[in-house]
Amino acid sequence: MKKIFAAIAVLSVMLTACGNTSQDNSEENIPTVTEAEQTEDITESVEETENLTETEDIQEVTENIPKNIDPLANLSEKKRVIIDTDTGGDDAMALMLAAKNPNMTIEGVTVAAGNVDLEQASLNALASLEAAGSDAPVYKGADSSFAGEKRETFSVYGTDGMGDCDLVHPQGVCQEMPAVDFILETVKNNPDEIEIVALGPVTNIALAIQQDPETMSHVKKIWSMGSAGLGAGNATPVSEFNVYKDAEAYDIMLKSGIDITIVGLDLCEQEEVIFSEQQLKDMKNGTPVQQFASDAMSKLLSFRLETQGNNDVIICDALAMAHVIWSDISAETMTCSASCVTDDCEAYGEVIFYRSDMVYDSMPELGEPNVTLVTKQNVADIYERINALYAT
Ligand SMILES: [Ca+2]
Repeated sequence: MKKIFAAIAVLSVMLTACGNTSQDNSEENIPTVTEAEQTEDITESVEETENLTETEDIQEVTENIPKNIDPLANLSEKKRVIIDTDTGGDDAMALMLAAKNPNMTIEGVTVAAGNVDLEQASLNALASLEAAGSDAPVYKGADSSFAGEKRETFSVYGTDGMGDCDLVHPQGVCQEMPAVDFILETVKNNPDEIEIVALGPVTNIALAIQQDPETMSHVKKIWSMGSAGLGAGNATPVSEFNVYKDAEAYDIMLKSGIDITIVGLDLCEQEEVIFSEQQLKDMKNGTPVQQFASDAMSKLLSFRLETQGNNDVIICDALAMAHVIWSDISAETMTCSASCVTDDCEAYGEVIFYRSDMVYDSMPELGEPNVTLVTKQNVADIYERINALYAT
């Protein structure tokens, strides 16, 4: 019975992913009328959707653009940011949120290998920005770890990191300047003005700190989607993917003295911020930006279903960006001392947060607090908020 359920569920996922391609195969794969009807809904093209005259169908489309949510309410103060990314599907969502935020100037996007290799991640960053109408410059950075080891990539977002939906056809190209040079030049010319939003392994940031720590001490703030927070890891039981891919780099960042706020994996896995298959389908029927986001996440949907039995997706980088964009999402934070395990052992990549409300009787003397960890968040309307900003 479980196998039958799984087969139906996988079929459903296949139909959800990349609407245009699934439409071609729908006749032979659809066993029931009900699912065939669903398939028609899922696979309508943009042009078809725009030309609809049936009231019911128009209502279905417009319902995907929330009316009662003002995405421009509670925006954080104006920010000038560098976004450091290993662009997979959730990075794409985050980049598009940033591009749509009128209070955020994207000074540049720096890329490292992570979800996919450096070339693909760079193309994905360009395509994501263009999809949201941004011409922010993109700079290629690290394709290996801080220690110089060629990075093994791992994508849960399909071979191209973007759902394998043929989304990636950027018009623009990357800048000639290397990512680390761009980071240092931008911070040097704008001391205490630039915030960095780190959405991948932080190799580029660590290399910049190593090369010119004085300049990097004038980074206004780093926002990091990294570590397991106070929960479990996903690369290993204790290590989160971004840190595990370059723990040495993360350790250097933690010790840099730069103001760091961390959104950990534990927040990303809270029920309220997990997008369901139905919500992705609804996004698919929305604006072009919503459709792009839905497609980019489609392979993660099938990955999670096949490996964990979960018919939904987590949106880590988009959530981290939401914390940067909206001032009221972070509900509780903890300022504490944090360290990263870099020894070649089972705990490699674990970030240890020394909670200030705990008493440790056998610890060496801890350093000064060096991070702010977000521990609670207001995310009841996160799906509607993200969609509303995409629709602006
Ligand atoms: Ca990422």
